[in-house]
Amino acid sequence: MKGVIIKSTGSLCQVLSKNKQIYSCKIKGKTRLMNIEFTNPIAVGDRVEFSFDQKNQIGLINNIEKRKNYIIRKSVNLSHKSQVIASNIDLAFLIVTLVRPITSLNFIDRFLVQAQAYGIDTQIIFNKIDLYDKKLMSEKEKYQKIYEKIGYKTISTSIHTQKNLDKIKKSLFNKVTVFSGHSGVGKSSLVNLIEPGLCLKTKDISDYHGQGVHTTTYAEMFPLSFGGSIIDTPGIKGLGLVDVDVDLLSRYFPEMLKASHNCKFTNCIHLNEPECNVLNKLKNGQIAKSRYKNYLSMLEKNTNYRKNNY
Ligand SMILES: Nc1nc2c(ncn2[C@@H]2O[C@H](COP(=O)(O)OP(=O)(O)O)[C@@H](O)[C@H]2O)c(=O)[nH]1
Ligand SMILES: [Mg+2]
Ligand SMILES: [Zn+2]
Repeated sequence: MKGVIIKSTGSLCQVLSKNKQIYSCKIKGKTRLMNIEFTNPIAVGDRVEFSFDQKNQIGLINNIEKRKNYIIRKSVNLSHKSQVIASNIDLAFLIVTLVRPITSLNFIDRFLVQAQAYGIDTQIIFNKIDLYDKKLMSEKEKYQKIYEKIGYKTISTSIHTQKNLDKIKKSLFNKVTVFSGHSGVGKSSLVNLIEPGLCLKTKDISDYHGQGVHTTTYAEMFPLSFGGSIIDTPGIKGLGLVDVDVDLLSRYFPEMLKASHNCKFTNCIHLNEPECNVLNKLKNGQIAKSRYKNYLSMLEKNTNYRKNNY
């Protein structure tokens, strides 16, 4: 039979079959070896072939289809192996809020770089707009303009007014979408609104105090009744880590990539090179200051990282 992994807790996983049944499965030894470079052989989103033992009510994964893409988490232990968090992702929903909690533009830009490097399309969802006063509303509109201009779709919403819920559903239709963003921005609340049958646990903001950064939680996939599915990755703020070369970083800023074709030097990293088109566009306001500032901060961090580690 064929199916998709909707939950994986190490040795046991749950597979949703084509006929919408859920099967508990184990992973065959041989299949384990196939993904030896990762700590986990199988991840949420993997498409698999499996057989089911009716008598013992347990399935066996026989084969994993090649992954279209995947997001990883670096292991903290000495093995230096990474853990695949989820695979075969069509879209990332980055849920952000300008209040309770504040999502910084730096966080947004770092996330977008990761998604770009993974080759995952991203939409930015501004949630909790019921809490925004005039000033925050105009700030939000300013941010929307910045990101829409680059080509990112943005949607404003609130679980209370349910504004643009139709737009959100339209975006999710027939896609595998990973929900990301800081704790407390309303990911679970939004999922519950989109698919009321799921009843995901939501938390009061006050509950988040004292929550460790390293809470181990597993990604989980939730099929949508109207077509598509959502992947929730609790405890993972971004999309996991990708190594990006300093020389390549600006390529993951779509507006800089576009502008760079008219830089004098093909290896221009847009710092202080002569006839740099990125710097020209920054000067005349066509590239947002905040984006360039965050580019510099990533560049610097990356350089330090390299200095310290190599
Ligand atoms: N005012 C307001 N509160 C919201 C909204 N969405 C979520 N919340 C609240 O924010 C808190 C955290 O939500 P939750 O869904 O658990 O966030 P998650 O950590 O991203 O899954 C809960 O108390 C929700 O009721 C919204 O649109 N407006
Ligand atoms: Mg949640
Ligand atoms: Zn340049």
